[in-house]
Formats: sequence, structure tokens, C-alpha cells
Amino acid sequence: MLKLYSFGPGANSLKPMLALFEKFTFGQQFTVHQLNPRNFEHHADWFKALNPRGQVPALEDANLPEGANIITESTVICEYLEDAHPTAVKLRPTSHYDVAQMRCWTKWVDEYFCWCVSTIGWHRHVSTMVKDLSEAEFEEVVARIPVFEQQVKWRRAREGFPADLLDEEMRKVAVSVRKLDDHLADNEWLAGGVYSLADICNYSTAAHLTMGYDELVNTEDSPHLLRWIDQIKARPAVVEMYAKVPREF
Ligand SMILES: N[C@@H](CCC(=O)N[C@@H](CS)C(=O)NCC(=O)O)C(=O)O
Repeated sequence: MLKLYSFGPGANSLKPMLALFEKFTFGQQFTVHQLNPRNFEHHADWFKALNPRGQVPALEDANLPEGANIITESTVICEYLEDAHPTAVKLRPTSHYDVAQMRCWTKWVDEYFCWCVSTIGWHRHVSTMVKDLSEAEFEEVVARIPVFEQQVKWRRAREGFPADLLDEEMRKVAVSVRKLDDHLADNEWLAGGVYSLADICNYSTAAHLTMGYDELVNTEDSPHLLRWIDQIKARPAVVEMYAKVPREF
């Protein structure tokens, strides 16, 4: 049995969730334990014992010995599922060349695309979780965050991100939209002509762009990106995942 610790179906949590729903039967072969970000549950001691970084997602694999049974890092979890739990459903292309292309896309989302979208998301949404806390309550929250850089991010979310940083992140979102749309104009999927971890990992960040980024993501400027998002949303595993995993608490 596999257990995924995650937030709702979005961003990094969404990557392994999509892979799990493609490959396995929900409730029988895997379960999802949702943490409530509004309660800062991911910074609780019980969860930090599983992932010392206090971040989701994390995968628990009951086939592994206790104490060495947690896999972290969303893209690594997806690759782990392919390697350790092969199924008839393959989420990697077959040739080494195509797998290399797939990894360029997953690397790109991890190192560039997800960061700019994440900062805008923290500015617009995550900040609301801490804006109304008293100074003392907020310091208590920050004291439980194990990663210094994340402490800085929570402080910025509360105080407000600098305008020049937000402008630069929006520029990078625009670059990302262009890159995806241009590639998808000539390709049904991102790598090797098949639905793969390249699509899963990029969709997990890109799906979010259909709300609140109208000036960049629209039928005139990014029709191919929208076609690809719709195509992924229509997959039976994706329909099932959205039906079974609550979006928010
Ligand atoms: N590189 C990690 C990043 C994980 C990450 O940033 N998770 C976010 C949710 S998408 C999180 O736990 N944020 C809460 C926090 O950092 O306090 C991965 O890909 O899994």
C-alpha cells in the first residue's frame, strides 16, 4: 500500500497524485492523506518526522522497512513510482532520447516554471493565511518552519513581496506560457509523443494559469496550451482524481 501526504490537487502535490491515479486503484493500492495548510499541519512535529523539510508531497511505501519508507520531492516520487512500482501504464517514453527530453521538461518545471507561478500564488492566495495573525501567532508559525528560505517566504507573504520581484516573476510566467504553447503547437504531448511525467509535472503548475492570468492564457494567445490542459483534464484518471480528492478544506 502507498500513502501520499499532500495538500489538495495543485502544484507539487498534484504531480504524484496524477501519477498514482493513472497507475493504481484509489483506496485499494494507494490512499491520500491530506494535510490542511491553513492549520500549518505540514509544520507539525509528526509530519516533520516524516519529511524534515516540512513540505508536501511525501510518499510512504509500506513495502519498505520502517524508518526508510518515505520518498520526498514531487518529481522524484513520480520517477520512484515508475521504477519501484511498474504497471501496464507507463508514464515515461520508451527511448532513452525521449526520456532525456521528458527530464528536460520536468527539470524545467522544477527549476524555473513552478517558482515564478508559486511566488505569484503566494502573493495572491497564501498571504491571506497569515495576514490576520497577531505578531506573536505569526512568530509561532515561523518558529515551526524548518527551512530558513521558507521562513523568509512566509515573512514576505505577510509583509508583501517587493513589486519589482512580482514584475520579474510575471515576466517569467509569460516566458513559460510562450515556451509551452510554442512546443504544443507542433506536438500533442511534451515528450516522445506520449502522455508522460513531462505532461504531468508541467500540467500541475500550468493548470493553475487558467484562473487569474487572462492576459497571458487565452484562446488567442495560447490556444495550444489550453487544448493540452483540456486534453489532460478529460483523461479518466484525472476526472476520477478531481472527483475523489477534495480541492480544499
Ligand atoms: N521541491 C519540493 C517542493 C515542495 C513544496 O514546495 N511544497 C509546498 C506545497 S506545493 C509546501 O509544502 N509548501 C509549504 C511550505 O513550504 O511551508 C517538491 O517538488 O516536492
